[in-house]
Amino acid sequence: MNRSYVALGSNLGDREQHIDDALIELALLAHYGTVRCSPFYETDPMGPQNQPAYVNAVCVFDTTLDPFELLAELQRIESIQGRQRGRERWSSRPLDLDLLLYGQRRIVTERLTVPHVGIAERSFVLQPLADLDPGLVIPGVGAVTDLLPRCQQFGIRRLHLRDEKSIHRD
Ligand code: A4P
Ligand code: MG
Repeated sequence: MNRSYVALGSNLGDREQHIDDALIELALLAHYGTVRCSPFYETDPMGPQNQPAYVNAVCVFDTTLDPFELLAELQRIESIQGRQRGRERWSSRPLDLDLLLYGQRRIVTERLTVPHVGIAERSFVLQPLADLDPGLVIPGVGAVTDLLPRCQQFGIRRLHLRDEKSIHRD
């Protein structure tokens, strides 16, 4: 069993609905169907500025899938929610799912890098990670609470209608 942290992002269409739908799909992959999600944040775009603001969150769950199987599942969930691959890097998308952490594993391959390459630099990833798990240490990188004040600060605003929740599926 491996504890996986997945970043969720959306900046097209009903952004919060896309993330809610993805959480249900992720719950189907999770051991006991339990996914714990951070609060949702509205965040200024990293990359091209002529795109709408994102909604970002991070979730955590235990899985028996290996990391490559999990990546394939994340890409399948992105594609059922209308993500077109092969577009400009960092451009608008209805759903982006990134595998941030997979247990204590460090993986560097062409298809998959874990911890995720951007993890230490993005406030819209570190803040929800710290919300979920304030004591989290990123293997080979450091503690989230140390990284957060030093990372690039994209404007992030906590969305008040959402709060921490778990999804349980039988
Ligand atoms: N890949 C390698 N490692 C991983 C991993 N740990 N998780 C490979 C997921 N994928 C991984 O990803 C490109 C390739 O990365 C995949 O084929 C996979 O094999 P992609 O999702 O197709 O491309 P992308 O998302 O456009 O590019 P990239 O570099 O992954 O972008 P990011 O880092 O996902 O950033 N601004 C705000 N405020 N909030 C955001 O969430 N997101 C992005 C996209 C841009 N600006 C943003 C946000
Ligand atoms: Mg991505």
